[in-house]
Amino acid sequence: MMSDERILLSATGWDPELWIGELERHAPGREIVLEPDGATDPSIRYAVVWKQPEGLLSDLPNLKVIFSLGAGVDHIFKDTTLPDVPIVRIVSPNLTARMSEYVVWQVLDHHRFGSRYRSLQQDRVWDEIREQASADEMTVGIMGLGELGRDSATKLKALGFNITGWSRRPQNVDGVTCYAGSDGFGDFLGSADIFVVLLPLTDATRGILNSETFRRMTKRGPLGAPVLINAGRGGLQVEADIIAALDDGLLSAVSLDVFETEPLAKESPLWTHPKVTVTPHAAAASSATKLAGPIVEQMKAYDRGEPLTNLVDKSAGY
Ligand code: NDP
Ligand code: OXD
Repeated sequence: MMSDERILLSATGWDPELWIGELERHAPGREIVLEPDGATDPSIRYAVVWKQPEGLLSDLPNLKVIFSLGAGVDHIFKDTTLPDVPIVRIVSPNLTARMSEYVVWQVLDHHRFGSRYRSLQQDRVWDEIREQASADEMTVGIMGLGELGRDSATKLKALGFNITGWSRRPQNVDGVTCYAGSDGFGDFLGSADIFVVLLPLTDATRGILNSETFRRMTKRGPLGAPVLINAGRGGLQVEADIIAALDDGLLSAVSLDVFETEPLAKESPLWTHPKVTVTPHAAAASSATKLAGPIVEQMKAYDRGEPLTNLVDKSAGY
């Protein structure tokens, strides 16, 4: 390993000192350079980024690989001046497990009328809902059967839920009724009571959670109207359409972890809507202590001539 090699870090919205400390701990011979420093530094071969400023990576003469600090990479592709080098994203059992916790938490909260009981408690009202469907009477439809979607499917299946899923290409997931592509979208939307969205934000998925989609979702089921849970990206959803769908009864409730604009504006009606649960992009944050190590291991493996893993398909955008 060359001791004068540097790693460029851009960690917008994170505590950069935490990431610097963890990267240094795992890569003791390499200096970590925090942007805006280092933008033309020939000793930088690797960049670790979250929402890097436009142009940050374009003038690094020896940049070999870009590492996303998260599982999603839409934040990287916003930069129109990206150099043509491989992009590696986070795939980690730690992150996956925490996302599945969020998904199971939200699915169970809707399934078990959590919001209604919290509101009854506020008013000191003892009012049991007698008709509680069991999990095997419910179907959860997972939009995005990737690393995260498949794990959520397995864990929800273990609780007894019926599971359907939708992906770009046909997939085969044990115990899941799978649909794919635009041909399978209509049948998928008709298949479930609770929709969990774990899609990446790409040109093909932007705005997919809109009025037309909500109209095509099934209206049957124990909850009366479908529930939407989006932990993918805010750009997938049209927030005005979500509010209209809640008010018109097309959706019965939503849980949103991601938003068109983050942080969510104080004046957004989503904060106070009685059928909306808001979390601040907190479903599965990238943990520096858990993820810096695997990122540096990939750098070391690449230096040894081994292939990169968890590569992004640039033509698909995820
Ligand atoms: P993957 O790349 O492993 O999976 C993506 C899935 O989406 C795949 O099944 C893929 O289909 C499907 N997909 C992509 N494009 C389309 C399309 N046009 N139509 C139908 N299906 C499509 O990603 P992950 O599971 O690791 O992560 C998913 C997303 O979750 C991330 O991109 C990120 O935005 C978000 N995320 C959010 C977090 C949070 O805290 N809220 C934390 C981490 C991630 P196919 O199987 O055919 O490739
Ligand atoms: C991610 C995220 O993409 O935290 O990892 O949103």
